[in-house]
Amino acid sequence: MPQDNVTLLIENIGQLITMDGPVPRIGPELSQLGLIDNGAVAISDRQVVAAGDADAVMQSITLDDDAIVVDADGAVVTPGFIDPHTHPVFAMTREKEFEMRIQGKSYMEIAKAGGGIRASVRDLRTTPREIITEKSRQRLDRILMFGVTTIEAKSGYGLSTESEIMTLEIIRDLNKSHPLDLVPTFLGAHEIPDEFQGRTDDYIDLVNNDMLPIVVRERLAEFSDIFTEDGVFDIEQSRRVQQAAREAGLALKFHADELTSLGGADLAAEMGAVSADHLVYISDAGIDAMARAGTVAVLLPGTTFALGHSQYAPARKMIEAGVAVSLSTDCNPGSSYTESLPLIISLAALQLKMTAAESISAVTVNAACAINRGGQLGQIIPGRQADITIWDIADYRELPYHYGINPARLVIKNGRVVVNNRLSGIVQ
Ligand code: IZC
Ligand code: ZN
Repeated sequence: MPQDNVTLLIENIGQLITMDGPVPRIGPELSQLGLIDNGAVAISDRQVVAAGDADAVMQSITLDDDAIVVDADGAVVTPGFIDPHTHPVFAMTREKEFEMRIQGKSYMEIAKAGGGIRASVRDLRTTPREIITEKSRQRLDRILMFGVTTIEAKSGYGLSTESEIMTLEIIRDLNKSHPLDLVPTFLGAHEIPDEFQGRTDDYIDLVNNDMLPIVVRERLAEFSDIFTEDGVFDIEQSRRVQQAAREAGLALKFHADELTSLGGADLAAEMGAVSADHLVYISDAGIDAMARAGTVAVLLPGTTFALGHSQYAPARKMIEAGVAVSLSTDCNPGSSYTESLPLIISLAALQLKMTAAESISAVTVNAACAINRGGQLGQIIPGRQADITIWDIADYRELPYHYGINPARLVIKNGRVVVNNRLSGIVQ
């Protein structure tokens, strides 16, 4: 049956990575890319209507009179990447802390002295909403330019009812006005703000009894997240926050076992969390529990890198144990200030020993699962939303190999070209 009304055709694709196949990808499945040499993709309005061998696609479609035809010129084409863990809504940056860490201070030492997240909170509360929105929009632009079409976005620099709600409203408004899709997460339990120091349980009361009901009533978040860490929220406090969130209808995420082996991964699995993130110090029992519960592991090697640490998450052990592994930038002003998911793929190769194919699975189908969009996003197959990136490479293995550059050439979101990095900035 010829497909009418094809509005956008991508032809001459050297390697078409469809990601057709199991969702999520577990163990050896992570290497399955659904790769087609000499492919084409046909899009009608916002949807993929045909994807596969170029001849077969061309025979099955009829182009609209004013259809756009994109010549991929032998390039690699993948689903638009998904970044499942970002903190993009903040005003000031924290380069002074970065320098302090280089000079020997630890992340927690800086946090305990009143810097870190609490410094970002003091700043956000005194910055006009329009300025926060504008700075956040610029970060979303950069994320999109790196070939990413959907992100998860957390609050967590307000930590008062008013500022947390404002942050989630900014995320909602940016989701409407920006080409990127944003999946919102309420992270009221990111830190204990200045005015609640020494009174963590009182702060949890505020999160559960004051903030959460508004977040749910106004439908401002799909997920609840928490920084489960020694010196922040312990296991019992984390359970209390997340139990309330789950009862109120939110799905769960955890910042778990990032700096110490506290057992956040075990708690995430026990509570049926959708994902547990970081996991540098996850225990063997935590790995088993996550595999059994089907909790996705979102690994953030950029954070380990930018904190200057040498111990990375045990990715290979998790993959062998059957945990669904994903990757993310953790884009935030404290521990990982980058919008580049391609850079994370290079770090995953060198430090987590993940192949290019495994990382591509991690930032497409498995990242979709980490944000409750498994089977909806992260694949180029008929019926899916047309979120597609054309890369400036002829072999997908170049993605981790050529590091520190932006390999994205063209980004298509919902069937529309939204980024063209081919336009050179060099003045002749
Ligand atoms: O702003 O430092 N770890 N949250 C948990 C962060 C780092 C973000 C920050
Ligand atoms: Zn984070």
